[in-house]
Amino acid sequence: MATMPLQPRLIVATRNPHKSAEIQAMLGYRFTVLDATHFPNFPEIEETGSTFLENATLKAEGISRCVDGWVLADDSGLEVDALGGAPGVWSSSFGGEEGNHTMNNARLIREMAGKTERGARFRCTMVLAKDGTAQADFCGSVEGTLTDSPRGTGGFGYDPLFIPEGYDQTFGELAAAVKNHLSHRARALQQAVSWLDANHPKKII
Ligand code: ITT
Repeated sequence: MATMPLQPRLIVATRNPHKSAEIQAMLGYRFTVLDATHFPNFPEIEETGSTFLENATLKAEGISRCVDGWVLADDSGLEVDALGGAPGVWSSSFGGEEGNHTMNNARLIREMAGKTERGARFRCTMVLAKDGTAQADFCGSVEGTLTDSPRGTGGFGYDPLFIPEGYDQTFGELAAAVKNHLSHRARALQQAVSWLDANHPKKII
């Protein structure tokens, strides 16, 4: 009887289960994704950087000091034109409480009330690290506009308020497969996987 080859594992330095679920869905059978929730001993990494790259590097290097193999970190957020690029790297605590998406969305709706300039983009920076050292970084972004009230229950975070360019539904309304095809995270991840394939074929485990 034929046996399935063992999938290489990719450790993703995130405690946000939505991010790791999206990354696993995008990678399909290529890799088994293990996020920080699988490793209770992983340290909490303080995100003290002021850019996506600095924070992704802190997370990737910090976790890769504690585990064998490649570690991928994702730092991401929403940049709003009418707010001068805010919340940006502070997206996850914009509403006053780290990781509280309801409060984040409520503050965004408040700050955007009455504004006609609605342009925004999601950005994602990914860093691949091994043995405590960052080896490569990749950026992805997706342009769009903001609605004035939430629409849809899909995705996470600001997704119910964000309509990607070329569509008339929010990421909260569109199928997950659509988001995973064109998102900031998808665009960064495609580059990260190509880099691993080109530079470290068959040495991922
Ligand atoms: P980790 O640091 O553990 O990875 P986190 O959620 O705190 O988890 P970030 O510091 O990168 O991650 O902050 C990302 C925030 O940006 C996230 O909490 C959302 O508010 C927002 N965000 C990022 N990607 C998003 C997406 O695909 N859809 C909606 N909101 C997103």
